[in-house]
Amino acid sequence: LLLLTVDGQTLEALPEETILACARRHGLYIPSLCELNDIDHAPGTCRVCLVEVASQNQTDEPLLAAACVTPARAGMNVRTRSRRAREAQRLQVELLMADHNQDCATCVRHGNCELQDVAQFVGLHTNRFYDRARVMGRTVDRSSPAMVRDMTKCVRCQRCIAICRQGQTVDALVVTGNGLDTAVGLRHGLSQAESTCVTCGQCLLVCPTGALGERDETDRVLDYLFDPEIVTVFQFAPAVRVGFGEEFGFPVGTNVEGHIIAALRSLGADIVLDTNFAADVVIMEESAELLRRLGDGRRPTFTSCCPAWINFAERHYPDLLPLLSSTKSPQQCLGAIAKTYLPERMGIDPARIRVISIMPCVAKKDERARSQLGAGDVQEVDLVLTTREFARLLKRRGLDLRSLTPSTFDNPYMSAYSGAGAIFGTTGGVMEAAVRTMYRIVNGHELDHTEVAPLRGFEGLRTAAVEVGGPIGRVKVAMAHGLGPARELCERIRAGTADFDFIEIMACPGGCVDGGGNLRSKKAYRRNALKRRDTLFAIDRATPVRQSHNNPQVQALYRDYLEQPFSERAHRLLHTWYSD
Ligand code: HC0
Ligand code: SF4
Repeated sequence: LLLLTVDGQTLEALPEETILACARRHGLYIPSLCELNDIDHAPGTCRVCLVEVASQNQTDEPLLAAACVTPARAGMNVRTRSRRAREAQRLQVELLMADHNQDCATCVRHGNCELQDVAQFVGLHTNRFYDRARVMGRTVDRSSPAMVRDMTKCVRCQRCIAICRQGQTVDALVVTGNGLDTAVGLRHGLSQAESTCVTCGQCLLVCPTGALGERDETDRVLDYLFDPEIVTVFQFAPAVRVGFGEEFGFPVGTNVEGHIIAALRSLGADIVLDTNFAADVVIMEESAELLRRLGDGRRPTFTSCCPAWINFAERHYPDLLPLLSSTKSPQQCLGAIAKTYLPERMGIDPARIRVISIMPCVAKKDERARSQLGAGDVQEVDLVLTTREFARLLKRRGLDLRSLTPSTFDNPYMSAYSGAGAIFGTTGGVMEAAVRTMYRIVNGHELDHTEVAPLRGFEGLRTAAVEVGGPIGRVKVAMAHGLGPARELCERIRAGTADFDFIEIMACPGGCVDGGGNLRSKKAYRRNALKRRDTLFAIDRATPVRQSHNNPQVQALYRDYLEQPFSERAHRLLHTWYSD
């Protein structure tokens, strides 16, 4: 038995366990900053978890040790709240604050910052060593259309490096400099935009402060909302409705679709549409495209609705680009239709329309800025807000989601969705939606079992064979979520050792339910994915129409405007290309 004493309590430690992990498992709090248990990251750099440690028969003064990297040993006597431990912890936080931007009141992490939390915990009330010139001379990289990297707020915890390197295998970030000049930068001294970063935003989810964030565009949305000449058209993504309520105190995974619609109306949105509708449109095009490619013997086809995956393919596997589906993402398809079909139906001047997306995604911001997604100066989507910015926007207008009466969509052209569209927000969802429609195209009747169980696991890389029937027969599919598993798959395709017809890739582990634009949890990474995912499956089950091709508004769109998938107009509006 490995017994030790922590603050007078006898605790049993597991083999290889650190003092911090042991104390935490027993419900004892030790302040820590750089460490993040959910990603198994404890570099021991911030020293905020200093505790006093004496061994069994030690007569000398106890040692100060960082609890996150010190193994728990039998007979240890650990004191985490002694005067000496408290003073040591406070000094560490004071030294971190000395090297940190002091404009907390204007920081987006104000009130949701792990550095503020530890500063409060250790009772830091003065800041003796702040060196403004040194701190404010640090890099603020605004080169990306999606992200801002503000080194005046970095505490060098290296969580971003860990998630980028071990989690996503992108490995764009490195430690630069040393001593007081230690910082985090892009490899080879490149800017964010020039680097191999794919803007998946996973680093934003683990950053404890405001050092990493999206480019805030809430002011531009307010400008649109208050401009009487502009018709604001909002869309929100499949995953937003199951991840947004948490910010306002709803239980994790609550479906707040009706509250979001009500909030958008209260903000003054002119038209509220659903990205789910466009997901159904994407399935119409992508299923037809896939069947056509299979008929031509072209395989595999990769999905292309995740912009960080496209960035990854462009920057890391450009030879695979011809395999990507040409169908644009639902966000972009919605924008394209909202600036053509919708104004024609509703009698609005298309030049007055601005499309604003609310996405659980950072990469959607640079997707919308792609030059091939629009015509001339007119982009299909004008602004993208992450889920975090949307919460900020509501707070800037004094709106509390809980006090709103849930509403429903009322647009007769572009807001109805099927269960297939709803499940896009989780790994395997696009695949399952496509299978439902391919089966119908090939066989003329619906799949017996709408829910395709073999597609629904949660492992990073999953494979399955699905009977589609007709001349196509069995379709071999693979689904990867997270760029580590995606890389593994890409390597196998490159080496010619993989045999698949259709491959779904979502860059964020879990898919969009855990997208990089979602709300940040302190000291936690990906704890809510499964609850959010379950709600998406429940929405599918509760939706009367469960196949994209049976969505009546999608049927009307094809009947009245697009004619059929891959028509000349569908091709112009809904398909694109990628380049290395
Ligand atoms: Fe997703 Fe999407 S499912 S990428 O994860 O395909 O962001 O939720 O909106 O476009 O629909 C994100 C989520 C979307 C798109 C859809 C796809
Ligand atoms: Fe964005 Fe979803 Fe892709 Fe993540 S998985 S980068 S949230 S589209």
